[in-house]
Amino acid sequence: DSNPLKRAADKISEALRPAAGPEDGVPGKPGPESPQVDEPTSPRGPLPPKPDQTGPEPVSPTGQATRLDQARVAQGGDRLTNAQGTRLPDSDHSLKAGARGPVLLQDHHLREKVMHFDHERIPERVVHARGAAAHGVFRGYGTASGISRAAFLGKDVETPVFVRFSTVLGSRGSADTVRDTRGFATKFYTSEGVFDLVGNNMPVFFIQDAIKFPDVIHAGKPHPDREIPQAQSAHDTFWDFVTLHTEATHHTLWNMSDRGIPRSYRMMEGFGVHTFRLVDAEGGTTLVKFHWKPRLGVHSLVWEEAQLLGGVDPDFHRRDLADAIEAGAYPQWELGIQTFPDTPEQTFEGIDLLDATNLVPEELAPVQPVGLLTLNANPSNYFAETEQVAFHVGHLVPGIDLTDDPLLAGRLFSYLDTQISRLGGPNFPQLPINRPHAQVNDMLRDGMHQTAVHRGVAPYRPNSLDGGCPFLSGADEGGYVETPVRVEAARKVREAPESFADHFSQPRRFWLSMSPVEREHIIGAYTFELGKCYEQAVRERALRVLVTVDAELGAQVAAGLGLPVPDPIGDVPRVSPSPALSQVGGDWPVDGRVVGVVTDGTTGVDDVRAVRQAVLEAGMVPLVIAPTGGRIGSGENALTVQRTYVTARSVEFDAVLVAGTPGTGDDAGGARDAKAAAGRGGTTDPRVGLLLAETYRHGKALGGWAGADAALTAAGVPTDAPGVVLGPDGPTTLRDVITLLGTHRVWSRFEATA
Ligand code: HDE
Repeated sequence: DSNPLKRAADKISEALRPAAGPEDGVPGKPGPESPQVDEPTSPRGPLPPKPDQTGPEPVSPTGQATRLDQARVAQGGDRLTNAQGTRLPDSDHSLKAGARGPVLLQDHHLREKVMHFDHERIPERVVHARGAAAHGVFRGYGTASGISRAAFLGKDVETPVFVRFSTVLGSRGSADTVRDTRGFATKFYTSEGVFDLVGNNMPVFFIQDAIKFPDVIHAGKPHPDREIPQAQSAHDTFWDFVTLHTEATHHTLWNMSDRGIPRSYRMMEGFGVHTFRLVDAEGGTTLVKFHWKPRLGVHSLVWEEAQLLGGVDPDFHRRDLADAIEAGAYPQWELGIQTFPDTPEQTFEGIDLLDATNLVPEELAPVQPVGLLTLNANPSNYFAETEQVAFHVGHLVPGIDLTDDPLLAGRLFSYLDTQISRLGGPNFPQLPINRPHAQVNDMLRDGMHQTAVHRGVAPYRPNSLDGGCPFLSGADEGGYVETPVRVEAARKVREAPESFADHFSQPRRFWLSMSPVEREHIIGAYTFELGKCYEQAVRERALRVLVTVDAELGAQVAAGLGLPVPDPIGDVPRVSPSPALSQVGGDWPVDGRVVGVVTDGTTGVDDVRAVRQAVLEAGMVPLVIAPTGGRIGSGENALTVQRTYVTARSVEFDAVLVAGTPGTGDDAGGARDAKAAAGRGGTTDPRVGLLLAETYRHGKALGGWAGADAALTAAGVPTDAPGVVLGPDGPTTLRDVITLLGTHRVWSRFEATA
């Protein structure tokens, strides 16, 4: 390897590799053979790398170690030191005048340790504070090379990426599964500099002009007096704003649809939202909208699952992403573009391309795949990577240019500004996660947290003192040259164009494109959210908006709220549906789906083992649920229990298999509750009953064998219902359950129970 930094990094990792790790047990902790309970006082060999650091590293196209690798070895050795590298004999006791005496002011270690702790937090993002991220690789198909000169879109060009997913409204510690838009921000470390595609999982936005962004966010955030509710749009100020600004109707409808509660970050679409301009090698331009299409399809939770998860596992999406990557089920998306001729009007089939409340139906402009994104490594430090990553819509590379969308213009200011208060100064591009992999040679100097040691005396140009360096590059040498778009002479005005005035055709198209069950969910979501508002005027105004979108939608929500149906705001627009907007239908890969296997812990262990193996072979995650923890079965064939009746909850499974008659035997953990259940007329452990009933209610696949029908029946699950499979044994039953999982939910059952 010719790269000296990579060689140095390799040497250090080699030196850090343990001679021999403990066979069975926690890495770095004494193995079971060691009786020692005291803290080790001398090193037993360096800690082995954590599992998430041993996965495949994203590698730049030239094969060089990433900047992040170099930063990861900045701290090393096995001795505790202070920040200056001086070794320390004790980190648990302050320096005192006698063991019971006063702490001495001269304790410089205490002072440094506590000072640093006091400053560990930085301001959270003003929006999108709650997030999870992963490293990966983007491989261009070359299909866009005819319309964009961007090198990373070239055929088989591999570019390291870092992707951060997020919710919008909640604070850093809020729950993952709230009803909200999700951020989908991608940093491409291309050979021509960093390109950030800072998108969302919905193709439209609440407002058309960035000047309203502080307003819509103030309305969505918790009320300023009591700071509640957290991470929710179900409150008066949000609905007050979005009904007074009817341009928000379309995005609000997306939020109230199943898109607002994704099953997983791995199962969301992503959208650039704005119209961008691609530029080819000759300077020719094409308008485009960016789409990310998940290989696993677009899937959602149902509202009750989302609510339960908020308490049972507030980290559900974060955990799901990290677990899938660690298990090797690397999530993938295809990047696609819709293309439109770059005409002076910037409209397509009558749709204004500069209005970010509009989407262009895929039936009118198909999404053409241009590359593949694979996420293949988890961050090794949340703060250094996920928290400190700084995206900016102005991070562009040659071949990708902007349009005059007024929402985009405001973002170009906002993203730089916000990094300064969040990351403490203008040098945030030097943080390891933000550093370009392309060579940087700027004339930016000094400032807070400057880590570069610049050489030369002439950070200006032209100069005659540094040999004229740095030199400029035209388009033919990779320079970023703005498209010379003609700007018509006009008067300065604070106005929106006439074409921004239609706020209802697009929401109506979305509504008409939904399947019956998706419409039911939307009606349920509005009824819930408006039911949480206190102000009658807000609810009534929201109903007027809804009847304008669709009479049935308005009527159903009005009925749920117990309010009269108002008149629409104007004529209900005539539009045709776009079937591509519905998420119901299709057959999708089941990678990383979670299958719970409930057992009584004593009978049918061989079947449980076989089914567990079959789940793994299908690329899914099996979780064995038994009355108590520990292992079931005996000897070599014993199986580890991952969930007990106490810790299992239906919401973490995509399907549940019932091995035999769980909870009805005289097992240790279940017996007491089974008796209690028997006292109430049932025979199944109530916790198993709840698990099965919820799984059924949420439209998920259920399978069972060897007498499982008794447990299902006791849980109120009709064994002849759609999506309930009773088979002769585990593996056979699983085959049918996998088929059901391919469609995500058992929709027919769901409609019946909705
Ligand atoms: Fe953002 N947005 N935004 N936004 N946005 C931020 O930047 C802003 C908008 C999006 O994972 C902030 O670094 C304005 C649309 C994502 O780090 C801030 C406007 C879309 C993320 C900001 C918008 C987005 C942000 C806060 C109206 C989809 C998270 C922290 C013009 C296309 C990125 C930060 C991450 C973050 C401003 C509208 C997506 C304040 C002014 C439209 C995914 O700069």
